[in-house]
Amino acid sequence: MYDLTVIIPTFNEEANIRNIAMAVDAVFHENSLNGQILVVDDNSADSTISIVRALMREKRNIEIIVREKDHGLSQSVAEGFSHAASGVFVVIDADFSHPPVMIPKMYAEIQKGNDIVIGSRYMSGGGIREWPLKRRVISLGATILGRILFPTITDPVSGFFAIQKNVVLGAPLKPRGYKILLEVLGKGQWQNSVEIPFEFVDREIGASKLKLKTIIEYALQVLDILIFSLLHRHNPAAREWKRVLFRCTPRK
Ligand SMILES: Nc1nc2c(ncn2[C@@H]2O[C@H](COP(=O)(O)OP(=O)(O)O)[C@@H](O)[C@H]2O)c(=O)[nH]1
Ligand SMILES: [Mg+2]
Repeated sequence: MYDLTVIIPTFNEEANIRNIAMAVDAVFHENSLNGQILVVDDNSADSTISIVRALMREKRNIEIIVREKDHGLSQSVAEGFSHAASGVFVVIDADFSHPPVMIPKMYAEIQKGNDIVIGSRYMSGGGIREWPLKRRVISLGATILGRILFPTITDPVSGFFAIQKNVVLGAPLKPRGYKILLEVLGKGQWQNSVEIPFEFVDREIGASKLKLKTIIEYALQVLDILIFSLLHRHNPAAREWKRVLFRCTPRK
């Protein structure tokens, strides 16, 4: 059994996948972690899949799921959750926007009893490098909308996070769009979360897959979580709001 599973969603990442997998594996070795790497690919048309299959012959801790239907980033990550062979999941982009060296720190926070650990771009010490203004505005808009649901979390839509398996086991997730973390926060089973700052660096190679459709899907997702929270008495968003308003459940 592995200590943790690093889930890497990919779509046409032939220029990055080998390097990111090797970088994650090096971090495992440097920190004596018995880690699994699970690539979840949406049937890329480039050589991403064959590169991973070649890597699997070199390293036994790498696996790939090739998805052929229901294309989507959130759906891919959710499928990773249900196939991972450990009790702790870390989700990281393939394009080096998220620093793999942070993985052990995230894992340590999970070991300390946090259910969710978020790599935050929007807390002190975090940031975004080399993103065009348009992307910054879209991201900030999505973040602010997410903070309406989760006022205690600075980056509720980060793509870089770690969770205990129990958070999503049996949770009624409806994965769609790009922001799987918001879905996990809204519908997962969790009590304690912590954020760690990091600097997001835009990809050097390959293209972003963000489309207008993704933004519309996000707005619908926020609405769905809001409705879910209104219909379920014990829900994470209401609990976090109570924490802010009444300080009724002290944070650790
Ligand atoms: N499986 C899967 N991965 C995706 C999809 N879209 C993006 N990704 C991966 O998700 C990560 C983030 O995607 P990216 O396009 O860089 O998003 P950005 O950083 O917000 O511009 C990368 O590892 C992509 O390869 C998708 O539809 N399916
Ligand atoms: Mg990217």
